[in-house]
Amino acid sequence: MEQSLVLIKPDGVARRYIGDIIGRFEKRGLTIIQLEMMTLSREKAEVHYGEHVGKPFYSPLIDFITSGPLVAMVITGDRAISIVRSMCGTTDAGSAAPGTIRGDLSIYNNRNVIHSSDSVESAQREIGIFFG
Ligand code: FUP
Repeated sequence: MEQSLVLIKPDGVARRYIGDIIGRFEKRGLTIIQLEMMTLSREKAEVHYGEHVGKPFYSPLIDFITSGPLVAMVITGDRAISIVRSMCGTTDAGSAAPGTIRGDLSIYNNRNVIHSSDSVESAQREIGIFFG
């Protein structure tokens, strides 16, 4: 069974969407096997988003993801990585399909409520950062 690292980002926590988002994954039949609320250090944020170093949105992204508490989870299930990604919707929430988490809960490209792993390799790396 696959595992995906999911973050309810600081905007999702501040807007009180923890229950809504967790409920969607549970209702779909996925299983939460680890969960912790934390405020991310800049060091961990820079490792997590290392692939984006140098891009124009990198610095604001690090500021945002460390700006307040987030909820980190490991979610498991058959094909969990692609199923969770499809439930999150596209990165730019303003273009995300209604019915997806981003499409229902945000209109922004940066404050887009949720993160989920995009591959088995990313999931292993990201789970190590948050729960290693
Ligand atoms: P995703 O896998 O959907 O989280 O998307 P990316 O890994 O491409 O981007 C990671 C985060 O960078 C996004 F969630 C938000 C931020 N970002 C921007 O702020 N502007 C952009 O143009 C692209 C990404």
